[in-house]
Amino acid sequence: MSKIDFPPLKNDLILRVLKGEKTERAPVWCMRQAGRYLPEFRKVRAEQDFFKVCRTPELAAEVTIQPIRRYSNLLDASIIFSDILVIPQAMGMEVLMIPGKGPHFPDPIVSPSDMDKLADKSPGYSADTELSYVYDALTLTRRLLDGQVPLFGFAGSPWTLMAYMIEGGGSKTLAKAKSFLWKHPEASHELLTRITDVAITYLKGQVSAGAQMLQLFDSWAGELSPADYLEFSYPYLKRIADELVTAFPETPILVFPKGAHQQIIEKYALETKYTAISLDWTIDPQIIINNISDKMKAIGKPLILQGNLDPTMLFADKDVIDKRTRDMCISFKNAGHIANLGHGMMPDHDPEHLKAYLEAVHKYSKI
Ligand code: 1CP
Repeated sequence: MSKIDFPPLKNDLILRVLKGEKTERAPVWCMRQAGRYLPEFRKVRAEQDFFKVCRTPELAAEVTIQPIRRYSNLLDASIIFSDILVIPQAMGMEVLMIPGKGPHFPDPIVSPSDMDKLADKSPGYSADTELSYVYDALTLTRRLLDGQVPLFGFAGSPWTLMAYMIEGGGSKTLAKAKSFLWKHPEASHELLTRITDVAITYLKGQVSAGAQMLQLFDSWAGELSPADYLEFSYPYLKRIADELVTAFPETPILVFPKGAHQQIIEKYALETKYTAISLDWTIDPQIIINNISDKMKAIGKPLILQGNLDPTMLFADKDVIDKRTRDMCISFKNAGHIANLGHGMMPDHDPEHLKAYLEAVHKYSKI
């Protein structure tokens, strides 16, 4: 936990679920809840570059709090406004956010020798110094939130970040990143280890700065076969949880392995220190719950799952959203449940439809 003095917390619902407690209803928040679907966010972005917002604590705090303001009493958590790509930046890579296109690396990693250009092995390198602007944003946001809801810090998984560093941006197939794994397995493990080292320092720094929970985004988990996932992603994410829980045993840590096979999700629950697993919409929670509840009881760890409404469901009419949210709440029966979407909000979502989803969670998740 952070040693800084912060205002007392008024809504600890999500933290109680993460401790394995039964609660009056499921807490709810949404990945990418700060973003372009909100007119107030577009207004800030019209005047400021994406990474300028990330690097200016007042602006990052403002956009983090925007959804909390709009959906007051409906959201149970906030997530600091930043991006997973701040780690590659902190390792010395240039990353631009191209409007309408997304992230772009002008000088991606093409061959193992390009790893020599990364900054993390240079004398005097400090990930904490490179990323101190995120720590400042967290501390300011936590103060300005005034205890309304707890605040998430986050990072990308080593595998997902490596994929961006090699692809140079978004990709449909990850052909370059995966070819690198097959051609250069040793260099791949070295790169994954180096990203993991920076991520661990960064996540610890976020907790010290005021983050009350952490989430690891493994957005490209589903691009690897189960066997390759167990070689190139899982061990690094497992080590991150081991080290964070050792340093901060009170701080819950969640993992979102998007598209991961059922056996991987179960392994995270049974064999790692992750407090909760976030599911995308392709997973039926009841299958996981039926399969591992007893095993979880035997090891004395509560089964806590997050998710998982298909984000495109928010394009449906409000009565359909209501019904599908009810079905979703029921599908998490017999596990600890944090309601969320199965992936992030999209720029063309209607804020009123998100409201319908949040209200439906409040209505249907009462135990
Ligand atoms: O101009 C803009 O405003 C760009 C849109 C945007 C936003 C709002 C990007 C570009 N990043 C973000 C913020 C962001 N990104 C948050 C902030 C807080 C919140 O959730 O409210 C978080 C947690 C992320 C994490 C992130 N960035 C992920 C992991 C989650 C996921 O969606 O899978 C990934 C993969 C990224 C990379 C990224 N950043 C932005 C875009 C468009 C992308 C995806 C590009 C692609 O691969 O297609």
